[in-house]
Amino acid sequence: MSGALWHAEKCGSGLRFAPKHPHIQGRYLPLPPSDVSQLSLFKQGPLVLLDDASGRIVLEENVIDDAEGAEWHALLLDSPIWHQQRRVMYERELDVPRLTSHFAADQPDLPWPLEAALGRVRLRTGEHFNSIGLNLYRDQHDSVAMHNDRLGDLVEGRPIALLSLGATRRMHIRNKKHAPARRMDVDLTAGSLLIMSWETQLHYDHGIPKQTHAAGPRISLAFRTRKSHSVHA
Ligand SMILES: O=C(O)CCC(=O)C(=O)O
Repeated sequence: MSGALWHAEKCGSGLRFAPKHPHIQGRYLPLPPSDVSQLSLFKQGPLVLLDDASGRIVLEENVIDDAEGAEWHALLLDSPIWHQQRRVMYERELDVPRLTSHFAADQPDLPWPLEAALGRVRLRTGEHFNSIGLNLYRDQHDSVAMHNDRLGDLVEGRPIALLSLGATRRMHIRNKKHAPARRMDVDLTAGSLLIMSWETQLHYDHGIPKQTHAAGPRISLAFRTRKSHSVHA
């Protein structure tokens, strides 16, 4: 992709940015006109979705090639690593609507695809990361509610990187009440890496909603730097 990411038009007191990138949908950023040129400078390569005092979010697609990603996805899908967690909601204990798993990066029994993915993400980001959280969205009915990562568990200043394998799912990113009004819907394609700075977790929530149209399984690998990186973190 080349050229500007956004087409800007006036909307009420702000500007509506219609994204030119096919995987980024309808966002509304009430920014002053001076920010327009900044947003239109982005060229080929990583897409900078946010970069200001409230944090930085960057999406890079195709960080692993299709064949390799498909192999990692198939191996992880078939492996006996997945757990069904239960949560109490509305005074009832319910299944969490996805399967999860977790590994410390230095675990001796780290499954091979995770070792390979960790190496790739470390190289790409320059971040060491000591924790890998996994989510398996079995189909369109699985989801994760809007949330921010628990900052108390994370080393301050270290980003979170999400590597996607399998089906494309849409992520919603929304400002919290006090933060500048921003909404982004980002399609996380197989092989894409979304990097959110630590600060974004103070100002934005993110989530993967259920969807009405059919979706195959998607696995996300969440690389984090935790204060304590035990297997159970
Ligand atoms: O599946 C994703 O990409 C998001 C995962 C997520 O939000 C989390 O693990 O906290």
